[in-house]
Amino acid sequence: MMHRVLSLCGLLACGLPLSAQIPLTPALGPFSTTGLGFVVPGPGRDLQHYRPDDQQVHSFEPLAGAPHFAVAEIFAGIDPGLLPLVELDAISTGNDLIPVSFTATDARIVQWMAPVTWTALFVSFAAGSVAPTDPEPMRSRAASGGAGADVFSWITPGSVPLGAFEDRVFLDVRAELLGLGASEELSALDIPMALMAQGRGQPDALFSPHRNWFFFSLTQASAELLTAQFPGVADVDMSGGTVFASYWNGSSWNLPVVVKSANNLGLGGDNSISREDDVELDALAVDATWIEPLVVFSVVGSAPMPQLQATRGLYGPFELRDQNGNSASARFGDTDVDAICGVDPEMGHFSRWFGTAAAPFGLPPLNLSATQMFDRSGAQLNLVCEIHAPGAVSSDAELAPGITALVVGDAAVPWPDWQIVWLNLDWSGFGTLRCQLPIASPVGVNVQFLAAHLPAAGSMALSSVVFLRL
Ligand SMILES: [Ca+2]
Ligand SMILES: [Ca+2]
Ligand SMILES: [Ca+2]
Repeated sequence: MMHRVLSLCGLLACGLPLSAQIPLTPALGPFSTTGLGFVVPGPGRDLQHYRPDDQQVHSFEPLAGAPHFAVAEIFAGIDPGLLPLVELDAISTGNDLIPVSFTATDARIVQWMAPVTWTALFVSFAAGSVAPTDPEPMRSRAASGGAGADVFSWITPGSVPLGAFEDRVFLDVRAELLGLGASEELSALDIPMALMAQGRGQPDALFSPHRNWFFFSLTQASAELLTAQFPGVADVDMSGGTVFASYWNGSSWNLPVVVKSANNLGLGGDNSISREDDVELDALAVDATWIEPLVVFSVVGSAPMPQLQATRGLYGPFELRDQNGNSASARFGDTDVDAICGVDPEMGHFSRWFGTAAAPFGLPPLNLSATQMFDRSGAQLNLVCEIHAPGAVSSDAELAPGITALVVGDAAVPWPDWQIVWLNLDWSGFGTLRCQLPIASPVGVNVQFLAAHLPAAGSMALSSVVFLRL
C-alpha cells in the first residue's frame, strides 16, 4: 500500500509547475468542487453545464458513446417550431441514489449495507421563499440579495464518516459562479449529468450507473402547449404534475413517455380526467436503478402538501423524512424547494469524478473538497481541490505562518505518513484556495483520502472517502 502511494506522489510531484492557484472569496461548502447540470426558468432555455475546473457555464457537448443532454436533441422528435415552448422545471438522469426506506406509512432516508455511509441532498429554493427564520447559510444569502440561484447541500443524519458535517446545511455553489444574479433562479439541477460529461463518457459505477435516461417535468404552461407532441401520451397527462422520461438509444433520444402521472403522484386534484386542477411538480430526483424507480419530488410552494415527498412502486407518496422521522423539508425551514438532486456513494466502488466533503479537525478548522475530471479536450486528467477556511478564521494572522500541503493517502496508512504532493507557500490561509493538479498519466492507484495540512497552525483538513482512481 505504501509503495503505491509513494509512486503516486512521485508522479503528482512532476506536475507541480503546472498547477494553478485561483484565490476565491470564502463561503463555500464541502461540495464546492462539484459540477452541475442545471436549467434556469423560461421557455426554450437549454440544459447548462457548470464545470468546476474553469468555473464557467457551458452547453453539454456531444460525446462518443454517451447521451447528449441538450433540449434540441432530447425533443428532436417534436415539431421544431415548438422547441422554444419547452420549459423544463425538474430534471434527473435517474442517478439520485438516495437510500429511501419505505414502510406502510412513511419514507425515510436511512444508511444501509455500507462500509461508507453518507448521503447528501442538493437543493435550490424558489427565489423569495427563503425567510429570515430559515437556517444558515440560507438566511444570510437571502439577506444579501437572494438565494434562488444558489445550490445548497444537506448531509443527512446518520452519515457517520463526515463527522461534524452530519445534518448540516451548506452553501456549495453560489449563483455568481453560475453566471446568475442573486435575484435570479435555478429551476432544475442534476449532478451526475455533469459528472458524465466531465468523465468524457467513461463509465462511472459509483455516481452515474444509470446513463441512458433523462427524466423531467415541464411547467404546466409548457406541457399544455406541447399537447399531442409526444405520441402515445394522453392529453390529460400533458400536465405540470407528470414525470416524463426519454431514452437514449445510442445515437438519439426516443420520444418522451410517462413514468408517473399526476394522479400517480397524488397531484391530480379532485378530477382525475382533467389536468386543469393538477398540482405542479417543480423538483425531481429519480433513482432508476430500481425496477420500479424511486421518485423524490417537490411541488409549487402554494400547494397544501409537504415540500418533499417520495414514492416507489406501491409505496407512497409519503412525506420524505430523515432516519429519525423528522421532515426533510423542515430541515430547510419548509422553504419552497424547486430543484433537487441526491447522491449516495456507498452503492459502488471507485469514482473518477466526484470528491466528497471533508471532515475538519484541529484549530482552526479547514474544509477540503476534491474532484477528478478531464479537461474539455479530453486529453488531460486533472485533480481539482479547494481548501476553505470557514467562519472560525477571522484574520490572516491566524494562518499566515502556515505552510499548506496537499497530501494523498491510502486507508491502510496512518495520515502522518502520507506524502506531500503539493506545497503552497503563498496562501495566507484566509478564505478559500483552489488548485488544479494535472495527472500526467493514470497510474491505477485508488486514492481514498486527501488532506491539507497547516503545520504552524496545527490544523488539518482531512477529506472523507473520495474514491478517486488516478
Ligand atoms: Ca423547478
Ligand atoms: Ca386532475
Ligand atoms: Ca417546490
